[in-house]
Amino acid sequence: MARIDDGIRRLARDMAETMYEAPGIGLAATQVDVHLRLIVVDASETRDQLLVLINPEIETQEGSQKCEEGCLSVPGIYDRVERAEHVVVRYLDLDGREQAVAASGLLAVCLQHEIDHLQGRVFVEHLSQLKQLRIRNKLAKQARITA
Ligand code: K1U
Ligand code: ZN
Repeated sequence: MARIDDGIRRLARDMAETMYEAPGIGLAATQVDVHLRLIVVDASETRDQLLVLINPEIETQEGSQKCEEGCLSVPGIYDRVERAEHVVVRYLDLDGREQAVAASGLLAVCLQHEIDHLQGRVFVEHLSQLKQLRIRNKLAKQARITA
């Protein structure tokens, strides 16, 4: 069993608070400028099924689905992304125990989105070059307006 220190527990708690307040269904440590492989997710309707995943790795993926995504790091941009329909993700929990979660639907999408963040990828990189160009132009325009 791995030892998880109190700093990691505090980080996970703060990230969960940020995610619920946003509101969002997931958050990766890299989004709050912490370069650790840690994500929090809660894709439940009741907002009471928090998962904290340390060192998450996709073990298996099957099928495909297209789901609308947004991103707290790319505000105002939403689009449909094709991802695996079912995934099994292995991770360590806050007690340092190895766990696995089998997910489908929105939870599977959210896990893939957050694990992408840990690799420095954002969902728009799954879109066509043309869509990415349009998004870049839109963000540049927004930046000019707010400057
Ligand atoms: O990682 C992030 O940027 C958070 C992002 C995660 C995500 C959204 C949609 C599909 C996959 C992953 C968000 O949570 S954006 C906000 C959002 O989609 C939402 C907020 C409240 C309720 C339901 C959805
Ligand atoms: Zn995101």
